[in-house]
Amino acid sequence: MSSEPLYDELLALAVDVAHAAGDFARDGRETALDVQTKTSSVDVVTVMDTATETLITRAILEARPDDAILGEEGAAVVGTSGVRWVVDPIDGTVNYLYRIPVWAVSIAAELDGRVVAGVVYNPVLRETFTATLGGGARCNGKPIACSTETTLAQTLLATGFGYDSARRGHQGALIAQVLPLVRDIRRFGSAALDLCAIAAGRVDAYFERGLNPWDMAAGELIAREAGGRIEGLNGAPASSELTIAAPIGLFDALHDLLAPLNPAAG
Ligand code: LIP
Repeated sequence: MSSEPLYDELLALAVDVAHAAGDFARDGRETALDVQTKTSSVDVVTVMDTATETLITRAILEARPDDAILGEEGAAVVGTSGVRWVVDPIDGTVNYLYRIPVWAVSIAAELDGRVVAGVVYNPVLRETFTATLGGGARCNGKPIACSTETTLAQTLLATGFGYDSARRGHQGALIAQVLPLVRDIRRFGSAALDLCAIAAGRVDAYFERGLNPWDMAAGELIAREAGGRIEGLNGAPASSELTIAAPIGLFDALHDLLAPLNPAAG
């Protein structure tokens, strides 16, 4: 538990809603899968993404009618309470489409612009990652921590690729230069779960260009509370330009490897 009762209260609501939404999306996968495209022909949204976001929005507003909501599939509710929810109903939609069990519901609660509670729920593996600001990170209620790796050559590095073809070309060329210098690369397909993988020490580090607030809001808090350092280039906050996440003792080495490779281009 964190020292702030409000953070715990927001987390409890986030977890309840994430569980209901994730179970709904998992159980509805086989019956309702109308697929449409968004920013490119490979950036998909299913009818379940939108239905799940609607479920989340309704449940949050029922419990806290004065809060604001920002959602991947278009939710944009203005509030007056100082709390804003940042929601990705299905992070890893391509995995969801292909029945790869690596997708999650991600819900973060911001208080006056700062994320104070977050949950990432994988309904297929039944894993619930949670954190509150200052309260530590957990998976299914048990405390988790980032790896203690400090050496790039031993680093298992996760990353992700954008939906735009030109950007992917640049990302592919960059990764070709990084791969010989690390233990290996993983591309799981859900940024929220990548950040939770850092938090649980399942990978040592992660970087990606092009993340949206809903991809990273909850996972960033979870990874930070597990002992990670999450930033962009040269001390900038993590953003859609670039997100680098690594244990504190590994961050600088990874940052300095990536920086000259122009990771925020393309
Ligand atoms: C996706 C991510 C994925 C990333 C994609 C995209 P979606 O989110 O989580 O790992 O590489 O660029 O942002 O579209 O499945 O919610």
